[in-house]
Amino acid sequence: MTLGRIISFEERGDDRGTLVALEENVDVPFDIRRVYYIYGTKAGVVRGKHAHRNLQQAVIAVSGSCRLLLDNGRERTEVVLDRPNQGLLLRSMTWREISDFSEDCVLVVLADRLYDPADYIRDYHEFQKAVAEGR
Ligand code: T46
Repeated sequence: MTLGRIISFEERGDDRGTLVALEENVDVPFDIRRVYYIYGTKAGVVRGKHAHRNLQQAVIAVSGSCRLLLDNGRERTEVVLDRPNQGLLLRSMTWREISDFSEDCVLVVLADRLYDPADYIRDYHEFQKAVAEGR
């Protein structure tokens, strides 16, 4: 099972500045069914602390920066997101903890499914058990 993968988006820049356009199954490798964004996160806060059973997402720091701890039940890695032309692809069954939000951090998240609270695994031991059982 892979951990998060960084994808680079094409920048359509000219002398006015930069534009990035994201199309489903072109720039991100899935159907985009939902978009949400996170901003104004207070200092010291850790968001996430869950995994998804089925959801795939691409997380983009369109402003500022934050750190993601990723864990697939066997290995862990940390990724800093700080570029608006890069996205972090998060596959299902990846535990994530998001921290070190800069004051100006705006995270845009593209998701391949509608919001479903039942898709969340919020207990780390339950997550480990699900990985071990191949669920
Ligand atoms: C993830 C990380 C990166 C909704 O009503 N609809 C939605 O689509 C979402 C994502 C959330 N909500 C509600 C549920 C909570 O009442 O918004 C509130 C905050 O959500 P949550 O505590 O899940 O936020 P984070 O930042 O811990 O996690 C979110 C996503 O839920 C999650 O899928 O990967 O951002």
